Amino acid sequence: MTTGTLITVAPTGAESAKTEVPALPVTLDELLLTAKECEALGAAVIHVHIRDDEARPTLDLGRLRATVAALRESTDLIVQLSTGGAVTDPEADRLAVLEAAPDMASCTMGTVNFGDEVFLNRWEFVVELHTRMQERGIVPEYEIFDLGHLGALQRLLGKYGLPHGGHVHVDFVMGVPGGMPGTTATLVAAQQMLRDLPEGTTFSATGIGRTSLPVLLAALSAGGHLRVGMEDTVTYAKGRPVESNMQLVARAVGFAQLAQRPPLNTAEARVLLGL
Ligand code: KMH
Ligand code: ZN
Repeated sequence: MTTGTLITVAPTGAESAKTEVPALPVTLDELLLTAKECEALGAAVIHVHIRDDEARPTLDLGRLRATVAALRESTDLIVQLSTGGAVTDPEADRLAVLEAAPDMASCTMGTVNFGDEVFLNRWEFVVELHTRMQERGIVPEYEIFDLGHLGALQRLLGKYGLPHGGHVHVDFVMGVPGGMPGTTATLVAAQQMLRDLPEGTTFSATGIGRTSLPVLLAALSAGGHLRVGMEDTVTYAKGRPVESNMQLVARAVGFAQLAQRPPLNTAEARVLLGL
């Protein structure tokens, strides 16, 4: 059964520089304002990367804790912390993100070339993330950068059991140079592979850069959910920089409504995700 659309906003990421993308929210105040406005537009989940005082990506635990608390106080959004961080972040720091006790956290299902870099996710590390989240009652979002990552997820769940809450939700991150392409054909292939995962597994999708719109449209028509935000694209249309995360969320909401799959509110999203 096709339901409404879960909309996740990923407002910041670890890759863009504030100097090059001034609209990127990097301070706590900027993040909170973005979060409130995106929630009002229809987002239900926020995927969070934070920055330090120089706007550099950081996994500082004190800041992460303060960010989770502030988001909970100002919004009803489901707070999902990134354990992916930046490609340079050590595994120990990425695991320690869970100490900030978010509602959800990302769990990338394997290593992938990431432009000119490598986003390293060793099997033992993935297992550690998954089992620590089970122990702490944190719901994972499994990040799928390539089709083989779905095979890894099948193996993970088979060996170590279902995530906290019992529901499996994956996010197809498409169009990363080195990962799966951001095309309809690839999205359909990825969706078909979900048949090997527990019944009821849901997916969202996001397309990096210029694959953002094709992936959004393919995901909506396939019954999937949406992730949008300046982590993934900073260009709204050819020659037009994104003005704000709200612009991207508003566009996603518009398409979801056109598809007669309106945005899920935060309470509905919690039910869907098993929170
Ligand atoms: N910044 C990328 C290296 C995640 O947040 O879990 C990893 C990433 C995935 O964005
Ligand atoms: Zn991320």
